[in-house]
Amino acid sequence: MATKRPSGAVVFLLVGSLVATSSAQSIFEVLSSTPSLALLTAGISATGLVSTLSDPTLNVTLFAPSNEALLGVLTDLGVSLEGLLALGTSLTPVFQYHVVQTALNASEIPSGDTSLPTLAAGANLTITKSDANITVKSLGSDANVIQADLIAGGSRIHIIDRVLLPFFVSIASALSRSPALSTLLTAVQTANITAIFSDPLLTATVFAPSNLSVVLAGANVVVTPLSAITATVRIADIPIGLGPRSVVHVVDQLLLPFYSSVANAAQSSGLTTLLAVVAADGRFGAQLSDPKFVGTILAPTDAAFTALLTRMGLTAEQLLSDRATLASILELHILPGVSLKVAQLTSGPVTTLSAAPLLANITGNVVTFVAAQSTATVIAPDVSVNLDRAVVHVIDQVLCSVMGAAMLYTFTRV
Ligand SMILES: *[C@@H]1O[C@H](CO)[C@@H](O)[C@H](O)[C@H]1NC(C)=O
Ligand SMILES: *[C@@H]1O[C@H](CO)[C@@H](O)[C@H](O)[C@H]1NC(C)=O
Ligand SMILES: *[C@@H]1O[C@H](CO)[C@@H](O)[C@H](O)[C@H]1NC(C)=O
Ligand SMILES: *[C@@H]1O[C@H](CO)[C@@H](O)[C@H](O)[C@H]1NC(C)=O
Ligand SMILES: *[C@@H]1O[C@H](CO)[C@@H](O)[C@H](O)[C@H]1NC(C)=O
Ligand SMILES: *[C@@H]1O[C@H](CO)[C@@H](O)[C@H](O)[C@H]1NC(C)=O
Ligand SMILES: CC(=O)N[C@H]1CO[C@H](CO)[C@@H](O)[C@@H]1O
Repeated sequence: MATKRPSGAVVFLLVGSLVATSSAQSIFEVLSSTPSLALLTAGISATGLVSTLSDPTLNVTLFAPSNEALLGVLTDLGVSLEGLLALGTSLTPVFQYHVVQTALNASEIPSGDTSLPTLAAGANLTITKSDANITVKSLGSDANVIQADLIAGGSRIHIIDRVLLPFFVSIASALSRSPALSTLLTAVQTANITAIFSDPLLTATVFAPSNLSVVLAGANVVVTPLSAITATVRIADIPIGLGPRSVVHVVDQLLLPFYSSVANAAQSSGLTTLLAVVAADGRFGAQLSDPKFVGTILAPTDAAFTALLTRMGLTAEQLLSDRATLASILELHILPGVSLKVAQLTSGPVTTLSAAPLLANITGNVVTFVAAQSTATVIAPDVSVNLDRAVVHVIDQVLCSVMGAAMLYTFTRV
């Protein structure tokens, strides 16, 4: 009768179990022998954490995501298992975030909310015990303990049904999990762009729904408003995705994807001389800064004003101190009470604040305005202010109807 010899594998298993029963098991040993934690074991093996968790003298608490939890996070993050494991040591902070620095079995966890530091530097988990239930709240997810009190030496392992995330899975998740950002979430929902903000793979992408210029460049979310309102970052670096893939900065001003007033549009468009003229005249400043102002503004460029000064032989100071000339110029550039885009203009007389006539001349795509002393061509049409309440057309010449006092002075002086 032939003697059956145990195979190498059987010998190895026997030795393994003898070692395991002869001394305290490490966390990694318990994970390796628990089938429902096979994916977690694979995940930890892909990082540099195996040696830490193989120390049987460790006294910590591991919240251990089940296989189903790991599969669920793949969907949340939009990655494959292979893709996730290939991240290697960049996953280390995620798994460190599952380890609370003290050993707590379920009965030792206090009732209510307890914030506890993890092995991930500076990142706490909030453990909530309510009746018999224990939940773990991370930045990006909430998990329930589904099996408590596995023992690994001095450490405890509690199996949970979600992966704990030290980042938000998407911008939409950051908004919905941060009470301070609930208004923005509502705005995103109202604007019907939730799908874009929910995409976990959103990165290095530029998109402009109704020209809300949200530019996701590299790892940073840069919100570029059309208006010149300056916003200050109040909460910086809210991480989105692994890496993190994107970062959200919370700012203290609504970044408007449109100009809030004519003055705002003029300022953002570099029409500084026009603003100086409005300020020197003094009568229209408040209206042109008012978001509720309704009207159409023909806005000469700085170069147009320079050309006018040359034509008149005046300095800017002389023009700005001549109230009558300023008035005659400004009134001809303001079409009150109606916001007219270029497509809504017809050739013919245009009603302005001035008694002097102004004619629009639409020839193909070329729009000109003709006053007694000048002709100006629209070079930047349809600059919308506050959702089309007002509209600005930038023109290449200053429109003049009559010669103001300064001009008469100049001409009579010669
Ligand atoms: C874990 O706790 C035991 C018992 O309190 C202690 O002897 C041991 O030194 C602790 N291990 C570590 C790594 O602190
Ligand atoms: C909880 O831990 C304490 C101290 O290690 C131990 O006495 C107790 O039996 C543990 N309870 C459970 C349910 O594991
Ligand atoms: C983390 O938890 C510790 C202990 O409860 C607490 O002292 C600390 O303030 C918490 N840190 C954060 C950032 O919440
Ligand atoms: C405990 O958790 C289970 C499953 O997560 C849930 O159905 C149940 O309502 C919870 N009980 C309490 C008291 O919160
Ligand atoms: C919202 O956007 C989706 C596509 O992203 C579109 O199919 C749907 O009709 C939009 N709904 C509204 C109310 O605009
Ligand atoms: C209108 O513009 C066209 C082309 O610029 C020009 O030929 C025409 O003379 C202009 N009409 C008037 C009334 O100024
Ligand atoms: C005024 C402005 O910036 N308009 C832009 C809005 O976005 C579309 C599409 O990205 C551009 O084509 C427009 O020029």
